[in-house]
Amino acid sequence: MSSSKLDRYPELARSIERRRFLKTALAGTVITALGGGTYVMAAADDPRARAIRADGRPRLPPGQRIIDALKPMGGNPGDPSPAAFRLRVHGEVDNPLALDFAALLALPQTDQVCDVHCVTGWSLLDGRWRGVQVAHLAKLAKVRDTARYVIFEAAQGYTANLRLAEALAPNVLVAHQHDGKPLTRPHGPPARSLVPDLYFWKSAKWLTGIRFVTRDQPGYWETRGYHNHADPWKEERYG
Ligand SMILES: Nc1nc2c(c(=O)[nH]1)N[C@H]1C(S)=C(S)[C@@H](COP(=O)(O)O)O[C@H]1N2
Ligand SMILES: [Mo]
Repeated sequence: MSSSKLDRYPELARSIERRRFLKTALAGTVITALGGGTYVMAAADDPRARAIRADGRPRLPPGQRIIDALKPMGGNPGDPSPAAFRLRVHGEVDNPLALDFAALLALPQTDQVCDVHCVTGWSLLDGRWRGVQVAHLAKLAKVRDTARYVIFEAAQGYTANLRLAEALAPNVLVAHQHDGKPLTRPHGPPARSLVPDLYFWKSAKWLTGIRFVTRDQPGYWETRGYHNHADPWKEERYG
């Protein structure tokens, strides 16, 4: 990988540096990583790494390694207080919504255990998440037939784009709890999108809106060199 490419993708540069450092350490050892944060490497022989999913794909996408806790990846934070929360569901809909936090909690809740995959090479398996299905919000907002894509809108202008069909998958949530607790500060409280089957940058923290659109609009990372679609099993990392 050329250094100019690494300049364009600072997250990637950091992960390669980290990998170089970790190579010298044994799996299963507690490690203080470069730049702070302590975490435990999952054992290299974790059987989950060789499991096959119900959809026939390997549990661990190519080029990923298992870590044992959600890793804070930064971003420009929004207001974490539930009192300030508003979620707009808008765009190509007949019934636009503006939900406060109580309204979000009053909707049917989905609890799921799922894996997430960060483009920098880590995967967190078996995270427990609670939230409301985007498909349910789409139904309430009466999405029009003309809608083809979904834009997740977040604090300070962060956006992430998805194909409508993928956003309506039953495991795509507006999530407000992780492992039985409200989202902690670095992870986008009070609510974020959760798209388990695409790279984790599609899971917008500090979520403020879900906009249904007819034409695709590449988002924050998608306009900065990341792949527009982001399928971890096809290693759609960079565009
Ligand atoms: N609002 C917002 N959401 C965001 C980001 C961001 O910068 N801002 N970064 C994305 C990226 S690149 C990743 S890898 C994940 C990281 O989530 P985590 O910090 O909870 O691990 O959040 C995604 N959601
Ligand atoms: Mo990321």
